[in-house]
Amino acid sequence: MDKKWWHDKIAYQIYPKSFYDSNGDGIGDVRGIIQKLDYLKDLGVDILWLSPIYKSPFADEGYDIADYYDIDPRFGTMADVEELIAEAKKRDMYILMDLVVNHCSDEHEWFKKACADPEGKYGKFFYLRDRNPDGTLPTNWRSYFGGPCWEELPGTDKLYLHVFHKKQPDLNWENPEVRSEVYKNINWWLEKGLGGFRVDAIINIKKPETFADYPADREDGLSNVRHMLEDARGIGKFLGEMQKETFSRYDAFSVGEVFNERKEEIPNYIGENGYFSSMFDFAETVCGASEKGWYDNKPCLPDDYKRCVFEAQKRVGTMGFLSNIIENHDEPRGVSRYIPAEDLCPATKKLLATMYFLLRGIPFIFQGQELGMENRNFPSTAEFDDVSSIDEYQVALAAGLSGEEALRAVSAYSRDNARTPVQWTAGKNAGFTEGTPWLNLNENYVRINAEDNLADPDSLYHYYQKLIKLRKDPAYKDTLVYGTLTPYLPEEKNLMAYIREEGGQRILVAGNFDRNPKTVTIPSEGRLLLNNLEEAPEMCGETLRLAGYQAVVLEL
Ligand code: TEU
Ligand code: CA
Repeated sequence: MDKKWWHDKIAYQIYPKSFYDSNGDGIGDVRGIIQKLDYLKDLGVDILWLSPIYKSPFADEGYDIADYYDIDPRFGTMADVEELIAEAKKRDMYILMDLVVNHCSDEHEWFKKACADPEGKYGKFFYLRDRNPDGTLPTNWRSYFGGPCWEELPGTDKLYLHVFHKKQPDLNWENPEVRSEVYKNINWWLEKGLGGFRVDAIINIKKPETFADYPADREDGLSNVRHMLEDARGIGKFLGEMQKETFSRYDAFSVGEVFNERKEEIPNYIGENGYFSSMFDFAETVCGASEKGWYDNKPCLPDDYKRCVFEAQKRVGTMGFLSNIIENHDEPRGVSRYIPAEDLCPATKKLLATMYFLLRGIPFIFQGQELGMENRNFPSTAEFDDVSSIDEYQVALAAGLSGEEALRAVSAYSRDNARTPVQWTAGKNAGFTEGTPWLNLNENYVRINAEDNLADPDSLYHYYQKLIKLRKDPAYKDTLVYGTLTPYLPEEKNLMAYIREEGGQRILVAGNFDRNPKTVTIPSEGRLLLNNLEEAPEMCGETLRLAGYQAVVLEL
C-alpha cells in the first residue's frame, strides 16, 4: 500500500459550538478554535475535524446547511476560517470541514426555489412525490429522528423526502446537476487549503430504484430507513465519481461516516484509490443497539467491546485504514459507556484510551475526551437540545416507561452528553464562556477540566500525549501505523490484548478490564513502553501479572 500523508497522523474532532467561546455570546466560535491551537498542538494532534460551521438555522445543530459557501455568523466569518487554516498550517496541522451533502436545509435557496416551482430545475434537486391516490404517504419509512420521512412541500400539494429532520430535505443524487454542485463546492473549499473532509451520513445518498413499503417495526406503523437502504444498489458510482472529481485532485484526506458497507465492498471504500481515505469503525457504537429505541439498548461490556473491535479490525485487515473512536458528537462519552460507573476514574479512562488508540487505523479524539469528560446526568428533559434525544424520550414513554425511567434511559445515550461545553477551568462556566453557555455544562467541571489536567503530570491529558508520542516515535511508528493486528488470547474474559507486528518488530498491547489482578502468559519476555498505573506490572519471563484495570504496552 502506498504511504499517504495522513497514515501516521492523529485526528481530533471539534464540535465548534461547544469548544471555546471567544466573544462571550455563549457559543463556541472559530476565533475560539484559533486561540486553542497551541493547546491542540501541544497535545500532539495533527488533523482537526470541525463539525459544521456553515450558515444554518441549527435545526440539527449545523447539520442543516443553508449556504455551503458561507460561515454562520454565530461561528464567525470566512476571514476567520481562512485565518484558522493559515494558523493551522503554520503548526503543520490540517483542517477538515464536515461535508453534509445527503441533505441541505429547507432554508437553502435550492429548496426555496423548489417550493416556488416544483416542476422546475430545483424541484429535481430533491425527491418530490405525490401522495398515493388514497391519501397515504408514498412510503412508510421512519426518519432517523422519528416520524415519517415525508413532509408537505410548502405551498404545493407535493411531498419531499427527508431521512433526517424535516428541515433537512434529501438532495437527489441521481440528478447530475446536484452532484456537480456538490463537487464544485468541495473543490472550492479544497482550493482554500483544507486538508479534506469528514463525510456526513453518506450511506444515505443512494436510494432504491423503486420506493416501497417495508414491514412496520414499531407501533407507529413505520419502518426504519435502514431497510430501504439495504435495497439501494450502486452508491459506488456516486462515491467513485466524487473521489475522482474532488479529493483525489488535491490529495485530500476524506473519512466517511459509513455504517452499512458489505464486507466485499470494503476495498472499494478504503482500499487503494478507494472512495475515501478512511472510514469510521462504528462496530462498538452500534453494539447493543435495539430496533425499538435507546430505552431498550443493551450495554456494551468489555468482552462485547473487544469482540466488536476485533471483528472490525479483521474485516479490514491491511487493505485500508479505519478511523478509530470511542465517542463523537452523536454518541455518549466513551468512558461512561464502556466503563462501569462505579469504576470510572483516571486509571480506567487510560486503559480504554490505550486499547483503542493503538489499534490499526487513524485515532480520533473527540474534544474533552483527552480531559476525561463524562456523560452528564440530565436532571430533566428541558435540558435536552438534541432532536433525537427529544424523539427517543417520546419513544420510551410510548413504550410504557415512566417519565423518570425514560429520562434515565435517554440520558445514557443522549447526543447532548458529548455536546456540553468543553471544561477548560474550574472557574465560572468552566472557562468556556464569559456569557451564558448555549447548553448547560456538566457540573463535574470543578473536578474535570483542562487546567487541572495540564498541571498534573499523571493526568489523562498527559497520558494521551504519551500515547501520541509513542505512535509517532520513529522506533515504533512503522509497527504502530502499518503493522498487522492479531488478537491475543481473545477468549480470556475481561482481557483485551493484541499484537501489532511489522518487519520483525512485535508490540503487545494488553489491558485488564477487571478490578482484580490477572496473570497471563505472553509470547516472549517484554520491555515496557507504556503503563497506565503508577505501579509497574509484574513481569517474569513469559509471565505477566496485570493489576486490576492495568494496561501495558510491551515490545516483545
Ligand atoms: O449522523 C448520521 C447518523 O446516521 C447517526 O449518527 C444519527 O445522527 C443518529 O443515529 C441519531 O441519533 C450524521 C451526523 O453525525 C449527525 O450529527 C447528524 O444529525 C446527521 O448525520 C444528519 O446530518
Ligand atoms: Ca462566540
